[in-house]
Amino acid sequence: MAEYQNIFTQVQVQGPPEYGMDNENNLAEGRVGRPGFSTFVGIFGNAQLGPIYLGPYGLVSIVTGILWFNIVGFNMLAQSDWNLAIMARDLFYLALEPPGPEYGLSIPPLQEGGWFLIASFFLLISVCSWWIRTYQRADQLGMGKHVAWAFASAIWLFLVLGLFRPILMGSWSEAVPYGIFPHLDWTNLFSITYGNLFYNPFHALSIVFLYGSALLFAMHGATILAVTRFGGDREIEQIVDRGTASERAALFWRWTMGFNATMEGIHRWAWWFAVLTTLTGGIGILITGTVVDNWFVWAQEHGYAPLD
Ligand code: 07D
Ligand code: 07D
Repeated sequence: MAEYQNIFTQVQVQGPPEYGMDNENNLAEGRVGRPGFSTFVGIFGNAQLGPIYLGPYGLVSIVTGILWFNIVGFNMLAQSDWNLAIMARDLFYLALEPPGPEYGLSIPPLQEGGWFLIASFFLLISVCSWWIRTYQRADQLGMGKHVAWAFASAIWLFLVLGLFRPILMGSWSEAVPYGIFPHLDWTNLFSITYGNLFYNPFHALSIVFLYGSALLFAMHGATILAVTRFGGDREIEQIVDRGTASERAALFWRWTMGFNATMEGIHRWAWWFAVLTTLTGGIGILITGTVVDNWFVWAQEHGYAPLD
């Protein structure tokens, strides 16, 4: 008999559509929307699709997100002489660039950064409305707001890159361009301009948490898959009523590295590592050019870069 391989073969449960509970723990059958099932989607997650909640903030987010995307796209098409073939060829190199430094924080003509500012305004509304949506949907379900606050940490870095730092520097030209390779060129130039970002301790912290997130995620995912045969995937039950799955998992890590997280605590580790990646990153970017002009020189002054 073929053994159950739980890395590749996800168990797919397809029964009557699941509507979840209301806040009194009754089955919420009265919800609007007609869910469907997809075996293909079930390979990646839950086979049930929907019902999806749009709501006012979802609508605002999608409309403004599409406006941002279209303004960027049509500017790229205009740069390609309105030729779709050229746009497709150059897609990864095209960009909608922010205004030049001569405009400071004023509003430039449309072709010289005006479109960039309008697009950015819509992206700002779109991202913030999506945040409100995550907060409100969690509230509606009586959940904690952990997802919303984690998302807020990513939005913090996003706002530092495109709003807070340009304002502190007194110029929209400091913002990141919209383009696949151009935004990488911006990232590279940013590092060079400020004397090598590797010497920025907040960039280092951000990397620690980014690498740490990947490591923790791999360890946690692997551990739970390894104990599903003992019911370890029922994590909540294992937290409140510990079974041999948690005990084996904990003992495995104590045996191999002397210490183990708890069934609940591992999720706090994961949350904090992910959140701290963009939290420390945002601090690092905000103080670059505003407080510190050259990170290599700063590191020399603080005794961890060679003096000559
Ligand atoms: C897998 C969740 C899904 C999200 C995806 C991204 C768009 C952009 C483009 C209209 C993990 C959707 C992309 C909607 C459409 C146009 C022109 C998340 C997952 C699939 N970056 N970056 C990428 C953004 C910054 C850097 C890829 C956004 C900073 C490096 C994608 C932002 C710096 C590399 C992308 C942003 C920076 C990338 C894959 C905003 C420093 C890569 C992202 C709003 C942090 C990688 C060609 C991914 C790549 C890459 C999007 C900001 C550096 C296009 C939306 C300014 C070094 N970035 N990025 O999978 O292949 O994320 O680039 O802040 O190597 Mg970036
Ligand atoms: C960008 C959060 C905002 C995104 C949001 C999402 C949409 C799309 C659509 C879903 C990513 C909005 C989404 C609109 C929705 C759909 C379809 C998170 C973002 C809200 N670095 N570096 C980092 C490393 C170098 C530089 C962080 C490594 C060089 C700059 C990370 C190396 C130079 C910046 C990191 C390395 C340089 C960073 C990003 C190695 C370039 C930043 C963390 C090994 C030559 C950013 C403090 C993150 C930062 C950042 C890693 C090298 C420049 C840890 C591993 C020296 C300018 N770098 N880096 O989560 O915070 O980003 O720095 O060389 O701004 Mg770096």
